[in-house]
Amino acid sequence: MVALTGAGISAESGIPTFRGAGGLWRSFRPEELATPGAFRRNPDLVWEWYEWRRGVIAAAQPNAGHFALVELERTKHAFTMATQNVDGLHDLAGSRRIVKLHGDIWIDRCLACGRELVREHAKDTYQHHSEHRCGCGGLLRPGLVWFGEPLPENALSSAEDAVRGADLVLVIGTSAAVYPAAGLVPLARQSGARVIEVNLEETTLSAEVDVSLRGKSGDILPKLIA
Ligand code: BJW
Repeated sequence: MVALTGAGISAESGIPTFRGAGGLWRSFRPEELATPGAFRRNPDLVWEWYEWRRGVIAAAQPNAGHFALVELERTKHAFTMATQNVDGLHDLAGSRRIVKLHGDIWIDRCLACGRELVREHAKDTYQHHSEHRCGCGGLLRPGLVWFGEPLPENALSSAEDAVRGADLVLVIGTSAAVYPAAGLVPLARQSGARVIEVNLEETTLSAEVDVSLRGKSGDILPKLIA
């Protein structure tokens, strides 16, 4: 069994999604904030946005949807969770084996020496741009995957292997608009898995999956898993 999660699973924790009503891309332009070019042009602006996001996430707690997936990991031997989320709420809920397709907002990576610094969820937000420097003097960047960047190779291949071998794939709270993560769903179907979608709204996947459950993941997942 595989679960592929997106921003919708954290919506009930108070973290804005990207697309749709109230989504981040309604108020902010991705090309000015979530690309390597944007960071080269204006690292201070990009860091300001990510520090604001860290602040929102730091105030959030995992919800019933995250906890239901912890239960699934505990009770199913062959279970893989792949997430597009960078917020760390799956970790905070207690999931241990998480394939992070788009990185982690709580990691800083040095552009000069490549060192990764793990920031502590909830505590370690900082406001001063001068602090976005590594011990070696290099500029730090957020350790997540921007548009135009490759996904971490191990994460993508683990997720692909898992869906190729899956009997059942749960696709939870994602618009499935961003590739290559969205390509995991057709790959699962071609490989013979059944697919259940859990989403508040209809998506481009809804007509293609075996079962499409409409509602909040925090309501549906605990019942589905029970
Ligand atoms: C609820 C709910 C509730 C609400 N309960 N549901 C093929 C075709 C076209 C384009 C491309 C392609 N292949 C690659 C591309 C380009 C690009 C791309 O996909 N663009 C598309 C937008 C067209 N992809 C890339 O650039 C990727 N890289 C790449 O392909 O590299 C190739 C390469 C190889 C070798 C060398 C160099 C390059 C990288 C993509 C990185 C995405 N990054 C972001 C930002 C991360 C950092 C950050 O957080 O700031 O990741 S974008 C953003 O979208 C974020 C998310 O992880 C991602 C997916 O969003 P998600 O999770 O689906 O959220 P939403 O908001 O879209 O949907 C929420 C859903 O929840 C909705 O459906 C709601 O209804 C639902 N919902 N409340 C249940 N309570």
